[in-house]
Formats: sequence, C-alpha cells, structure tokens
Amino acid sequence: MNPPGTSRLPGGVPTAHTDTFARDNLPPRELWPVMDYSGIPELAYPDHLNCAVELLDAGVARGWGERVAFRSPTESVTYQQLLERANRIARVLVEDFGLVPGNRVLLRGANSPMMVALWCAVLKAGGVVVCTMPLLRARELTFTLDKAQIDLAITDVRLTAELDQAMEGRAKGAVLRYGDSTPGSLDVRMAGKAATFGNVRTAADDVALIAFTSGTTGEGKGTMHFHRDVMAICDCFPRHVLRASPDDVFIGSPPFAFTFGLGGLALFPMRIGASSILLEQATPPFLIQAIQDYGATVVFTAPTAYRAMLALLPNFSVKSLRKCVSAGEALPRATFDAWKAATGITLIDGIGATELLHIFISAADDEVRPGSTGKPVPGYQARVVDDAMKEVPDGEIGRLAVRGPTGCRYLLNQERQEAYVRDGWNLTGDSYKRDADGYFWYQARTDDMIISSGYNISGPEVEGVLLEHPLVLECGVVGVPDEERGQLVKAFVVLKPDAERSPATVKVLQDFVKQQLAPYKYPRAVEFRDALPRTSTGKLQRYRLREP
Ligand code: 3UK
Repeated sequence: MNPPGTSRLPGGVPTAHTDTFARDNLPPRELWPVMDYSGIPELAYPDHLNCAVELLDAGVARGWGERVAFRSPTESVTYQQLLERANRIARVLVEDFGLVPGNRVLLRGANSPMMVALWCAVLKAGGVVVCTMPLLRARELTFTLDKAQIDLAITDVRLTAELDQAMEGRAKGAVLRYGDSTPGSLDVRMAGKAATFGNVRTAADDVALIAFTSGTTGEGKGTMHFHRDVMAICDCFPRHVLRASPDDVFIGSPPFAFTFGLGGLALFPMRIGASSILLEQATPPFLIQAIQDYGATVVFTAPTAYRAMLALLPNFSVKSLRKCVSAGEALPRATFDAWKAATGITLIDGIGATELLHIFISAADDEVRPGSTGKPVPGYQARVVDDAMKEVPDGEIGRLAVRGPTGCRYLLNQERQEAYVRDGWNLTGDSYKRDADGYFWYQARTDDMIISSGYNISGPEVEGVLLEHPLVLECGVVGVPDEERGQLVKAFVVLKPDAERSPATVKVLQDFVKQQLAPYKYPRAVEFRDALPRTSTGKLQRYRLREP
C-alpha cells in the first residue's frame, strides 16, 4: 500500500485517501470514457477540491449562512446550522470511529436535513459516501456492504432491523444510529462535539461517492464519482437548462440513493443557496400536498408521478410551481401535454443515468420540442451510432452514445465497464433518433425493442399512444414469446377508476392504437392490472411483465 500522501492520481495530484480501496478498484484508465472538462470555464476546478466544502462551507463564506437550506415536516435548517451539524458529525466520525480518508460510509435513511448533514460530514472527513434506498432488505444491504467494503454504516434508528441482520457475523464495519437519544447514538455523541472541523483536502479526482444502479434486472452495479464530478453536475444541467434562482424552493420524490434525487433535491439547491423541501414520504398524494403547503417552485419527479398528480390536481393548488423536471424514464407526449394543459408549465424532460451521475440531454422553456428529450446539455456530446460505433444518419434509430465531464467507472466490474464504455463513449443502453435540428428522440431501451414478424417496435411508443386514451392511467407494452410472430406486442393496462375491464374496452384500445400508429404496432394482447411493477426509482420493470 502507498504511504499516505505520496500516491498520485493519474493527473499527478496526491490523493488524500489513506485507505485506497476506491481508487485501487477503479477500472483501468484505458477503459474510462473520455471525460472532457476543457473549453468549459466553469468546469475548470482546482486540483484540490472537496465537493462538500465547496457546497457548504463556501456557501456560508459567501454569506448564505442565514438562508434556509433545508426544510422537512419537522425542522428548518439554515446553511449555518447545516454546516455546524455536519462539522459535529465529522468529528464523531473521526474522533469516535477513527474514520480515515477513503473509508466507505453507508447511509441508510429517508431524505431529510440530517441525511444531507451526514452526506456532507462524510465527505468533509475525506470519506466515500454510499447512499442506500431506505426500502433495502438485509440481503441487498449485504450485497452493498460487501461490494463497497463498508467501514461504517449510519442508519436512521427506525431502519436498524434489516441493517443489524445484514451486519451479523461480519468482521468489518461498525453501525451508528441517528434519531434517538440512547447512549452511543449519533445525536448524543454530536452534543459533545465542537461545531468546527478541519476539512480534508481531497484531490478533485478522489472518489467522493459510490452510487449503485437501480438494476431493473439483476444486481446493481456500483458507479464511482469524484469530487470534481459532483461539482460538474451542479454546473451543467442546473446552470444551463434548469436555471433556477436562489429564491426557488425545490421539492421532489427521488431518494438520495438515486442520483436524480441527490442532485435535484440536495446538490443543485445548495450550489445556488436556494432551499429544498425534504420529504420522508413523497408518493404523489404527499408530494402534491407538500407542493401546496410549502409553496414549492421547482419539482423533480418521474413521469408516473406527474400522471398520478394530474388526477389529484382538482383538489390542490400548485400555482407556486415554476419548473418541473421529469426523468428516470421516457416522458410520454400525452403526459407532457396534459401537465401543460392543467398547470401551464412546460415539463423539462431530461435523460440521466447513474453512470453519468445526472442529466446529460434535456431542454427547457422555448427550446422544448414536445416528445423529444432535448439536446446535449452544454458540456456533453451525444451521438446515435450503430453496432460498429459509426454515426447513423439523422432520422435513423441507433444506440445512444454520450460523453462529457462525467462518465462511467464501475466498481470492480470490468466486464460491465467494457460493455458500457466503447471508444471513450458511454453507451447508455438506450436507442434514440436524432433529427436534423439536433434534437434527440427516445425510442426504447436497446433490449426492450420488440421484434414482431420482423418489425422493430418500440414499446414506449405504443405506451405513449395508449396513455392518450382517456380510459388509461398507466400502461406497459412488451414483447411476449409467440410461435407465429416471434414476439407478440402485449399491453398491460391500468385503467382509470371508473373504466370497465371488458373485451369491449380491449377492442376500443386496440382500435385507438391502430388509428394512431402503423397497424403492425397495435397490442394484439391486452391484460388489465391493478398496478404495474416498478423499481424504487419509478422505472417500469418490463422484464417482469415479460415473465410468463
Ligand atoms: C432511462 C430515461 C428516457 C434510460 C437518472 C436523471 O434514471 C436515471 O438513472 P438510472 O441509472 O437509469 C438510467 C436509464 O433510465 N431514463 C432516464 N431518464 C430518461 N429514458 N427519457 C428520460 N428522460 O434508459 C437511462 O439509460 O436509474 C435520471 C438523473 C440521474 C439519474 N441517475
């Protein structure tokens, strides 16, 4: 192992990590995507950079101390208070638990001001943050504990059971509880600590966080992102597309373990000194209620939540809203139109990925072409390529390839690294079309394309049409095995409450699709469901619909 401070990162800057696990397990340099920060002055970060210090300490130094940073149903925390809280926690980590730079710290809890303080504290102490979904069970936690070689797990006291089970018999790793005042808890320990902390001077290229992909199929993959990358996502999409102001009030549903939520609800507001409402429960009824109660102005959530809130709109006032961001899965035209008609707001669609940390293609306001995801966010480049990585002509469907200041570096998974990154480009697994004006049009996940009687059919395209029908609340369209056609287009439909599940309804929906799309695309099979299987990040689990 390298003695502290002497080992150098590829750029020649000494790492601050004395525990070199994260860096030692980065993929080999030649398998990284091309990560280009040049030509974008705002991304010219210094060689030494600690993203939590930049987002928190520097904000307070800029005079934002008295501004409200985060609110929840139980508390309101200013930037100054958040800084003091993070400093006390950082002292507990270092003084009581012997945390050294580079150690991995797992965080388990719902979005809350405390969770942001924990996130900042780990990074200020030079640690690597691993956020986890509150819903994870012991076996999933075990996977994360093993994969990221967790040194310390910090959990909301209400969520200890599954963690304790996962920790049983492990040689490595301590557990720290927060949210109660029993001896040994974080709350008790913090009370005895000073509100100052000597921040660790990390390299811009030291690993800051490991984010696990939601894994619509199989086990999640850990993606590693540097301090520099965290700042880069704050200075790309929010700065150039979202363009929120310090007076904005952010709100939304995705948990911090989903980088969509970490960026949208914690990092982006902090970057500009705005405030953010953090909800433990953020399903559509709670979210819409909170938008009204707090007068939220910027919301981050998934397409399915916008659809669910549409149904609730008559009973709420969301007139405070200014900007609404949709990501996680494709935004159907019907949802875009209905939201615009009901609220007057042009939804900001954006495609992001855990591998790229946040949104890299998007558009807002007058730049929006309804139905299209948008254009590459300044800083990123995107193209549509064939299997040989050659660009296909505009208007043709191909694989989306993207590169920019952030990109894929899997933890200990060379095989997946080689599949995701080719010739320096990130291949997200999505098929797209680009038009002559440079707009990108989502088609499907590459492996979700339905091939029926030799035709390529995009499930999301058929879903988009079904969603335009007034009887349809949610739907998922997949290919199921069929002797005659290879695959058969099948729609799983959740009807609106007063619609009837009958053969007549099936016929109505099939005819509706046939009128809108080439007839070979219509769903020959239709099955009604009460709900559709989704991941904790709101993505439809098409593979579960395909299961016999
Ligand atoms: C799909 C979209 C069409 C697409 C994410 C914003 O979703 C995020 O990350 P994940 O790793 O999944 C990535 C995949 O999800 N997808 C996401 N957004 C869109 N498809 N239109 C969209 N607007 O298949 C992509 O490859 O869970 C989203 C910010 C951060 C994120 N991590």
